[in-house]
Formats: sequence, structure tokens, C-alpha cells
Amino acid sequence: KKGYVMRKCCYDANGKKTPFGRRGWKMFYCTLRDLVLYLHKDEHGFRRSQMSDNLHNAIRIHHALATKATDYTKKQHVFRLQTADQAEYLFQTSDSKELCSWVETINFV
Ligand code: I3P
Repeated sequence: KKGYVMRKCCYDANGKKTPFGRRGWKMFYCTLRDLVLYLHKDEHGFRRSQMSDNLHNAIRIHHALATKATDYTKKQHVFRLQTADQAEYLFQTSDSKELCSWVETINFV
């Protein structure tokens, strides 16, 4: 699965709160492949990037959990992603169908 999303970092690995200055929303072209969520500036990112770049902004989703962020009311169509290493992100999608599709895809790969 692929598509544009907005991402906000809430907690870094080991549940450490993401510091101010790095907590903003940022747009990415997101590609889910082989249990890794790759985040690029745009849809050409994969082609242009070295594998080391690809891994730089990648999130491993093995043993991760995606849930609708019903408690986050500032934006619509947002889901929360909690990873095995206890990082936490919010992702805003374009509509409720995309939201369900991302949540299901992440949880059932
Ligand atoms: C953050 C940015 C986020 C905001 C976050 C700020 O500042 O304004 O949009 O989250 O608030 O810390 P920065 O870009 O300097 O990191 P919301 O959009 O959810 O309000 P937070 O610290 O309460 O998460």
C-alpha cells in the first residue's frame, strides 16, 4: 500500500517523548513493503534514494499496532501507530476509507 499521509512524531524509541521542535506535522509519501513503512518526500523517493536513505525514515511495523486516534480531535482521519520499540506516531489520512485501509493493512500484514 502507498499514498500521501501527514505524520506527527509523539514518542521516540523506548517511549521517550519526542522533543519540541520535532513534534510537527510533515507530509510524506508512504510505502508499506515487507513489514516496513518507508517515508519519502514524494512518490519518486524510492527510485531516487539509496537504500540507506530509504531506511533512514523507515518505521518497522513488525509487532506494531495501528488504531484510530479517536482521542486526537485536532485533525480528522488520524490513526496512531505504536511500534515494538515503543515509538508512537500519528498519521493523518485523506478520508475515512483511507484511514481504515491503512489501519487494516498495517495490522494484518
Ligand atoms: C509542535 C507542532 C505540532 C503540535 C505540537 C508542537 O511544535 O506545533 O503541530 O502538535 O504540540 O509541539 P514543533 O513543530 O516545534 O515541534 P498538534 O498539531 O497536535 O497541536 P504538542 O507538543 O502538544 O504535541
